[in-house]
Amino acid sequence: MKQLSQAVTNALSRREFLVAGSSAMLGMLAAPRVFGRAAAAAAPPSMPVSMSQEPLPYAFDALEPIIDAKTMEIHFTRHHAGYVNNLHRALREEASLQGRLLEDLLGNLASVPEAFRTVMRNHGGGHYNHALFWEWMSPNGGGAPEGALGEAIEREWGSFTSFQEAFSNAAASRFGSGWAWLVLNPEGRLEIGSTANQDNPLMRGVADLVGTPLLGLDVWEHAYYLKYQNRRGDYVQAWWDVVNWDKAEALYADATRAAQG
Ligand code: MN3
Repeated sequence: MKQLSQAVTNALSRREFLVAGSSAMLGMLAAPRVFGRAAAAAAPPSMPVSMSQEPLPYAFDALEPIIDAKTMEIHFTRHHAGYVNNLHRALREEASLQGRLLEDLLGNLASVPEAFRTVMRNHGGGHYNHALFWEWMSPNGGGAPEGALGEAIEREWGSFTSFQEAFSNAAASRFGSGWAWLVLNPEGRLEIGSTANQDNPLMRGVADLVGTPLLGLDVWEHAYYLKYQNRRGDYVQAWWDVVNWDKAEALYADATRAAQG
């Protein structure tokens, strides 16, 4: 698996990155016919998510007491690692998936051979969502966003508190397993929503929300059940104190730059 991870990482050389960018632009031209909704500016992100499972950026117990060490360990080493293993198996078996950015594959699921589409949606999506989720939290997190993102949130929701309420409601009202999101939508505005299972807002034509993810919250029971049991609302409320706004601000800067071409 190490070898494959290295091979996949090596495949994302600068040349491959540019090739992936060109095919993303071709996909953009075809998108309105396929999906019936204007496509987001599909410029490749300057910070693409690696196909490999990167080390957790902090210790399992670093987010105690909000995220307990046992939940973090099982979540990272079993759940996330499981998605990565299944994604890598698909990459090994289907050559046409190799050398493409994860963002490109998830954003163009129709281009994935049908036999691999579900595994890409569930396990490619699972890997993408969790890779970012770890970065969306920090032992030094909490507070409110600053700079352009902070200003845009206040423009859209009137205040940071109103934004938090809307996001928490999206997290609470997603029935069953899924994610709550803050995205930059195809119209260039901030939007809150949620998706089912491991869907994410990159999945145009598939997910319940479309846009570039800026912040996401895992509301699967495996993310909170050991400590919070059925009290998802308490988990969501506590989570605000570990949110890494630096990451969301960087993604917002990247997404607005891409949207302006
Ligand atoms: Mn999870």
